[in-house]
Amino acid sequence: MGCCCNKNIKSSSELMNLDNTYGAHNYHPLEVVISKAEGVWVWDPEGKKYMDCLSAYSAVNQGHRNPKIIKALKDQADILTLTSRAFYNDKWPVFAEKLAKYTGKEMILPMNTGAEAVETAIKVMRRWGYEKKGVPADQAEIIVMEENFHGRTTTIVSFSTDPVAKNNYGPYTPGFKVVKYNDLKAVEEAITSNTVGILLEPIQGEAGVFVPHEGYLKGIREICDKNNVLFACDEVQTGFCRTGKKFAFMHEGIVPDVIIMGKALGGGVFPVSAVAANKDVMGVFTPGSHGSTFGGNPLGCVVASAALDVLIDEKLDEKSEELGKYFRQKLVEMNSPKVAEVRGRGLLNAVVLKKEAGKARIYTTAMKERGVLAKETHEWIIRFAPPLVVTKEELDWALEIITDVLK
Ligand code: IF1
Repeated sequence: MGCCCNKNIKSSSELMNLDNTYGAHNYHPLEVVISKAEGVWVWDPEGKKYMDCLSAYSAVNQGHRNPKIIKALKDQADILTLTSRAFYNDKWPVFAEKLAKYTGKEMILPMNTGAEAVETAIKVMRRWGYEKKGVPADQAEIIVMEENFHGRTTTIVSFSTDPVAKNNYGPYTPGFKVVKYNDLKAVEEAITSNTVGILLEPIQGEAGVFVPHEGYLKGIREICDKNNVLFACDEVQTGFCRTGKKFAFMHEGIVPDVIIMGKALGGGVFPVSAVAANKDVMGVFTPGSHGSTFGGNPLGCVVASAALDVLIDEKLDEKSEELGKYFRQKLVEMNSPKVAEVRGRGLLNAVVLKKEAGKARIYTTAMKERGVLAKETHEWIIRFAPPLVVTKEELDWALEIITDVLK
C-alpha cells in the first residue's frame, strides 16, 4: 500500500530546517520556501502563491522561466554546453558581437557572476593605468563610493563601507579610495596622477535604491575626461531595462569607458556576466592574462542572447519606465504615516520608512503573509523590484497589499 505522502516532497518547515542544518548561515532569508515559479508569480511547497517583488535582486527581469529563454536553454543543452575557451566555439563569437552592439562598445569579456565582472573591470583599469597611462608599478588608485556594493570577493569587500560585509576578511587589498557618493567635489579632491579609474553604481542598490542628483554621472564623465581616468559603471543590478533605460547611465546621456553587467543578462536562468569596453582599454588583456572556465560558454551565450531578445522584443525598457512612474506615484498617494520617502527609477524602487515605523522586516513579513515578496535592505528600507514583465493589473494587486500593510 503506497504511503499517502510522497517522501520526496518536503514541507516548507522541513526544508527550512534542512537549510538551517546543512546550509551555511550566510543569509537570513524571509521565511518562505519557493518551489515553483512562472512570470511574476512563485509558489511554496504548500501551494501558496506570491508575487516576486525582488526578482532575485534584479536577475529575473524577463520573468521567471521566460518561455523563450527556457527554450533556448533546452535546445542548446541538447547540442553543446561547455568547451572552455581553450578552443573556439560557435556561440560565443556571435553573442560577443550581439552584446557589443547592444552596449555600443567594441569588445566584450565574458564571465559568470557580477563579482567576477567587477574584478575584471578592476584588473582592466589597473593594467590600462600601468601600460597606457604610465602609472608607476603597483601605484594604481581606483576611486569608489561610500555605501557601495559590488560583490563579495576579498578585494571587493576591501573597499566596502559595510562592516557586516567586510569585517574579519583582512588583510585588505590596497589601491582604493572611498569618497562620498553623489558628491563631485569629493571625487575631484581624491584624484591623483595615479588614479586609473572611478568605479560606481549609477543607482546604489544595496544602499537602498539611492538615485544620485541629475548631472552627477555627467559630472563623473567630465572629471574622467579631464584627468585621463576610466569611468567604470557597475550596471549589474541597474542594467537591462531595470531602471527604465537599457542601462541606468543612459538617463544622463553619457557613456562610461567600462560597462559591468550581470544578473538579468542570464535571463534568470544561468549565471552570465560580462564587461564591455573599447579596444584601447580591453586591448590590455593578452592571452593568459585573465580568464574563466565557464566564461563565454555556449549554453550561457545562447541563454543570454535570448535574454536580450526578450528585453528588446517586449520593449521592457519602456515598460519599466512607464510602470515604475505609476508604481511610485501610487506609493506616494498612499500617503502612509510610516513612509519617509519613496524613491527609484523604472521598476527599481524603495520605500524608506520613518525611524519610528519600526523595522522593515515587520512589514516585509506582513506582506509575505498577504502574498507579496519584498526584501528589506538595512533595517528601514523596503526594496520593490518585480520582474519587468509585470502587468499594470498585477502591480495594482500588489499595491493594494502594500498599502494595507503600510497604512
Ligand atoms: C548578495 C543587491 C547586494 C550588485 C552590484 C555586483 C554584484 C551585485 C551592483 C555582484 C550583487 C546581489 C548579491 C547578493 C544580494 C544582492 C545585492 F544589491 F542586489 F541587493 F548584496 F547588495 N554589483 N548583488 O548588486 O554580483 O557576484 O552576486 O553575481 O551577495 O547577498 P554577484
